[in-house]
Amino acid sequence: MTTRPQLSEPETQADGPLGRSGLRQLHEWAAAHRARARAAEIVAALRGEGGEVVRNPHLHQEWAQAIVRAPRLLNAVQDVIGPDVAVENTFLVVKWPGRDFEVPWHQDGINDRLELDPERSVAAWIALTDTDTESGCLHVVPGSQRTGYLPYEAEPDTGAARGRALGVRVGDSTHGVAVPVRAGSGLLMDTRLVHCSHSNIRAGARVGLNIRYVAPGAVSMRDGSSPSLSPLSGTGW
Ligand SMILES: O=C(O)CCC(=O)C(=O)O
Repeated sequence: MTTRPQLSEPETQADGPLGRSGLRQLHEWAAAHRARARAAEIVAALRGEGGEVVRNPHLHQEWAQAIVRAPRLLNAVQDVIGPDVAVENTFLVVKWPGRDFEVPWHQDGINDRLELDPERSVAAWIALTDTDTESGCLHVVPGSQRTGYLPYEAEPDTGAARGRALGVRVGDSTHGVAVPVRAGSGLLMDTRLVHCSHSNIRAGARVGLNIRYVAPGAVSMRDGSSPSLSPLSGTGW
């Protein structure tokens, strides 16, 4: 069971670049049949090992490089954070049918390594398969970005590489809103928006790609180092 968030913290921060909800639908960054075909290839490649997570596929896989640059996606991102855009991180999640894989409540813009300026960054969640409540679509808490970044739990070094335990400690009474997304579409989220996903109980694999896009100066590394970024547009790098 995933803990339900109770955002008792006062809303002290501005709406942010995506407005009051902290969320924007992104329609058809690719045709649905193309996204499903790509998902089928990814699933075929990962099926043998049963892999659930691929970290930073944009660094070494052509399909991910193409997705992060997809014109409709990039235009939507530029509309939010301006013309100079780089990728800070990508994270592919495959939810195999019937396998327990809950991604706990978390915010994308903060972790042990870094903190993202929510005015200069945006998270995209990209559906490569159709996702609904049964297949493990995202659940979000609209407006939760206004509480700012919350205390979070460090990701344990289990070796399982599932990217779990990104969880904020948010209590247990408020239910998030399920956001079904068709293959080839997606969501843009404020990097402070609280979200999670449940296990997939449908017959087919659910495939989604999380992308953190940043504008110049958005990333503060905890150790003071320079962030490792993949610039896509603009000259501010
Ligand atoms: O794909 C999922 O189910 C959740 C991914 C996610 O929330 C993330 O990578 O931040």
